[in-house]
Amino acid sequence: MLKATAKARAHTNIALVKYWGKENQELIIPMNNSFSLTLDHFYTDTLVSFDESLTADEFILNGQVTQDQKLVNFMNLVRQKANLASFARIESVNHVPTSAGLASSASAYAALAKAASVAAGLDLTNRQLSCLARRGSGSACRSIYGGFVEWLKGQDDESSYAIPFMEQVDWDLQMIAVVVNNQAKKIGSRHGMQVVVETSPYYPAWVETTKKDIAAVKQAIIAKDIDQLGQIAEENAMKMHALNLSASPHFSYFEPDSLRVMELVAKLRTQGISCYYTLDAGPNIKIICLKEDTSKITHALEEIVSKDQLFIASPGPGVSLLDY
Ligand code: 2P0
Repeated sequence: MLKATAKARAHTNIALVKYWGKENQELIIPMNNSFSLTLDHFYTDTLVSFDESLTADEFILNGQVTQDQKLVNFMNLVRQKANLASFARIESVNHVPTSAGLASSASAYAALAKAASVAAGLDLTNRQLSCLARRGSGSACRSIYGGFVEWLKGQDDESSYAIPFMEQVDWDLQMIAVVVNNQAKKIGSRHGMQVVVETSPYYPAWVETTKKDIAAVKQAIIAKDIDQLGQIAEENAMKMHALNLSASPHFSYFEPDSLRVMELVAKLRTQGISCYYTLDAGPNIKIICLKEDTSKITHALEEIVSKDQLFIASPGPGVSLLDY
């Protein structure tokens, strides 16, 4: 009886130049390259066991039995690649604090891609693994690698994958996640980005400027220039959110506290502290800064939010196999 098991860990990543729109929705081929930083502290551990005695896949997420069609579709893809018929038991634990308001689909599908492919007997290269993770959730393809990572958009299933830009980050950068609302987002990113692609008159300008932004971010990293890095990341995030405001129907992820935190970050900059914000498909703010400034910034933030709404992370590693 086949019983092949593997366990893997993958960390979340935050995009400094965002992925916001698909060229191919089924294969999850994006419209533009994107660029991210993988974080420590926030990760997903996933154990996959193929078992011929099962009559369907079983998913246990954070100790709860769960039904999820996206996960079933993903496991079907793994079975097809491995020429395997048996179902699997998948036990996944998110070490992304549930109250942190950080996306967990990137770490979830990166960990699942690694654990499921190894358990199925597939011996994938990191590039193939990145392609596989992408099919679960686009941003997951970047979590295969640690540190700074670029997702090359490509044009088909084999050519759209992430590559490491700098896996070992020898720079004391930190990211402060400020949770202003930990409820599920009103407009899921999959739907939101598609509305934008189809209706925003500014979309071609977005695609064009991401190329320039990625080149500038790379230069800033090599020069260890926090102000250039932060400014590009902040402006790129604002361009993404401007697309949402220009879509039909228009929408926004900003909440009053998001704007308050953004204003505070801008004020801290006038006081000589290098800090910059980015927002994803939700109201929570991630602040990029140097470690030496983190405590000054969190202290100032406590005027608006409480300590338990703040989560601090540093650059983190890529996907890895764990003992089980
Ligand atoms: C990113 N986001 O680059 C962007 C910025 C959110 C805002 O990738 O449809 O969950 O599964 O490919 O990866 C979130 O979208 O979307 C995301 P799918 P995903 O991080």
